[in-house]
Amino acid sequence: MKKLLTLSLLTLHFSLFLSTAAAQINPIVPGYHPDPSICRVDDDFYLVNSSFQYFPGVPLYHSRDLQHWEQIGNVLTRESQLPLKDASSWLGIYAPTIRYHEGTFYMITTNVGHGGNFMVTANSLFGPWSEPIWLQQQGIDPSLLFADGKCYMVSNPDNMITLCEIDPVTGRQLTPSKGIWQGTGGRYPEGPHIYKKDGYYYLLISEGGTELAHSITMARSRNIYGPYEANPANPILTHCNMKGQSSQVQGTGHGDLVQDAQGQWWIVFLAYRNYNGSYHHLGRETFLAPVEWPDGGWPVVNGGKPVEPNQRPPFRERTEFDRPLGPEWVYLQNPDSACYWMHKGRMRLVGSNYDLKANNRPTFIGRRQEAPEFTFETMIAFHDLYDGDDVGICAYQMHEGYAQACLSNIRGEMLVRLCLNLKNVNVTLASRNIGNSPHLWLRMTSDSKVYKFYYATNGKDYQELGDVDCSLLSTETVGGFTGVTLGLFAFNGNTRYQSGRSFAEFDYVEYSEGNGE
Ligand code: 6LW
Repeated sequence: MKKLLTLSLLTLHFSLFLSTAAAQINPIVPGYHPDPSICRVDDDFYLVNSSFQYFPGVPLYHSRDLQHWEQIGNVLTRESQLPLKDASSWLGIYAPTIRYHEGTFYMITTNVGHGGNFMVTANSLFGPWSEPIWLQQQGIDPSLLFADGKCYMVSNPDNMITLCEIDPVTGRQLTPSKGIWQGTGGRYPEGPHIYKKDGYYYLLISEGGTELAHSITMARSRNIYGPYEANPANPILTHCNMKGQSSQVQGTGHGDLVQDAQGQWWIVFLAYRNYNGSYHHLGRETFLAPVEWPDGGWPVVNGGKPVEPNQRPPFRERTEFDRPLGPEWVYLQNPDSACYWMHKGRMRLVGSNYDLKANNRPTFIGRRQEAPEFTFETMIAFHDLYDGDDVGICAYQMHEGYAQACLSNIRGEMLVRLCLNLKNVNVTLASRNIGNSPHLWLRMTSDSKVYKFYYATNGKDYQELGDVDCSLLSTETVGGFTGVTLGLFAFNGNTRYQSGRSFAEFDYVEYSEGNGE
């Protein structure tokens, strides 16, 4: 992958930011990056997110200033760590927690549908990460606290934040599970983390569900097993109030606290940005806010003010398929390696017998849409397609909601088509015959309101194929826990043939954010 312009993302001055205790870019990790968890080791911060049905899983980011983040990998990179058969946007990997203790990194999470809670460990963030260490205590959103010479685990079985001690090497549960707090009455008490500070154990949780009523509350106790007293000023973060009601940023919740080397506290949390009214299609994103946390007192997030968005600067990156894919590229479920073939600067995608709506490990590689305004472009350099086959690009929210612009062989005619698939509505919005043109350029753009799809047969005279309203691919319309990814796909649609018969070679992908920069 060649980065043409990473702009100021990597070049801004770090020290300035840390001394001003304000978030200058928000979201800090845009696009579908929910349930953030963070830890610091000396001057380095590491952050992980949920990944649901995508493989590899649990994207891992690094920063030195909390503001500019670079993806340095994914934690779960082997099928043995991350079985995803039949996983949808509602299943797979939920909220991970990352912690560092005495030379070892721990990532603990839940694979919903494939075994529940587990952790993996590594001596280096670059891996290798261990095989899963399975855990007995149920519930989602497990977290770890290393304190008092012990390893505590919290999660939320039966809507109760529940604590036990575990052996951090074997995962064996050492004490009975004990319910310690249920929150302040909001639904879905979840996302717990415990911090030890000033002689207290502070328990941070989310309540209200991950939509509009999402909020972060706190309780504390001098004994880790309780009883816990609730913060009288709860919630410490929500936009579900009058102060937050007119913000574009909604659904604030699911956070994790970290202290920088200068002693300033911060919180990373998820929220989404609304577009076109009350719709969001970019998924739940990772935001940052400063926290004042006086000795012996309760933390106050962002001075009690709502958190406002500030999009990162435009940039452009180009993938030439002449080296291993960067960590931003993901597959749907566990990929069939026979369907992906990088050769001489091209990515050959071999059609699977399952289209994107079948949710059965389709041939697909994609990357998150991380800005409302973007351009995504590719060129199909060579193809071998038969009646019923489709290859092309897609804006994919989940298997029940995506749009695709594709080259299709329909009874021997080569067509470029725009198709929209929403639950049980599957429509072709446009169809043009491209004759026997050997090459096809496909492009999609968005201005935050609509996705527009274009094609060209000579690389320059792009013609518009059609558009799709962004709200149709929003979480409100189609559901799921993820956000839109932008991808390449190949489908072998002729049921008389096995997958492996048809293919297309993609020459490059160019992705840029901002107004067509
Ligand atoms: C996650 C839970 C949540 O496990 O949504 O918003 C669930 N918070 O804590 C899936 O992301």
